[in-house]
Amino acid sequence: MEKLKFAVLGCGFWSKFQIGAWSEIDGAELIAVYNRTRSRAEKIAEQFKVPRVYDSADDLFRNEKPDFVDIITDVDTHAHFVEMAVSHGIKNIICQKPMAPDFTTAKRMVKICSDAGAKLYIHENYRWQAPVRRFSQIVASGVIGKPFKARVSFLSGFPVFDNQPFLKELNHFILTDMGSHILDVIRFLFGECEELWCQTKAINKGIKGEDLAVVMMKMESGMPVYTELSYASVVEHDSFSTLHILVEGEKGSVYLGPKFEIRTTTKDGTISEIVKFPSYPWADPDYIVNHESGIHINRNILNDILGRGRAENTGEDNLETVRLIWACYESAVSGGIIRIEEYI
Ligand code: 89Y
Repeated sequence: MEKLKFAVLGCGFWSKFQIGAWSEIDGAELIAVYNRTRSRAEKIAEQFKVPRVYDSADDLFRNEKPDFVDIITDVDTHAHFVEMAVSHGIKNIICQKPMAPDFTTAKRMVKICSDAGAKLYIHENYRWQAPVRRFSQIVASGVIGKPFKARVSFLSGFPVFDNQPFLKELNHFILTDMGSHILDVIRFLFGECEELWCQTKAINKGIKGEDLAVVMMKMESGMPVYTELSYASVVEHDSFSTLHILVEGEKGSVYLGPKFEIRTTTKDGTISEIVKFPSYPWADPDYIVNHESGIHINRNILNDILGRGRAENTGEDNLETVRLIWACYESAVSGGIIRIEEYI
């Protein structure tokens, strides 16, 4: 089978996991990497045997003409590189989450791609985590009946700033960084949100943005969903780097808890299963469930590019997650409830 040729822009901390995930998939060949600081690109190229290295993204596009590009640079530069890819005629563009540093820029990115007839995909991987997929299957099986309430928790004290120091500098931190994942998983599991209320706080010292957010949502189905996100938590069961989710239905409940265990309770009792998934030499053990999920989202996007299926994580779809993030910030500032259809 002929492979699609792709390029990666950005060779920072996250790139080795994303490229590692690509290396598990047939059908895509990494032909070039770009990084502003060339030595970082050279290091990644050596690790993954990538033939060509650039410190100018323009030169890369001009010389390589890839079938698609995977943008893994800092969030502030996403729009710039998406526009550049479009201007070079690239028709398939993948961009790391969060899509943009604000809602207006995200809307502009989606429009630029759609006007140019280019497909934009957002690498938003949490909904592809093995435990989240299994959880969703159990809920959809009907074993607990119709869900009427859910709680989604990410409570962590993981030293996230050690690997990604730039997160300390973000004026908007946990809702953009982890809210992208959690609000997207909530949409994946429970559909669209009708209204929400949010409170944020900064607990850790020496960071610019918030590291705690609690959000109360009313979904379009009428179902209440409560979510809590924290990087300031000292708790017995740290959620890093997945989520703990409890959903209650008319006939029972399902809980995705510590160590990837899913406990399904009905009037007949509780059944437990541990969700298993492979590990890979390129993945970081602290993030293993997260890194493994990159393979599934990449495959889903590749199939869409090849016309063999529909991608879940399109730019347009992800715009709805971005809308929720910024609706949360607005609520946190105003103290009010935000109706999503009015937040445009
Ligand atoms: O986005 C988050 C993730 O998926 O792992 C790294 C991260 O930025 C930490 O919060």
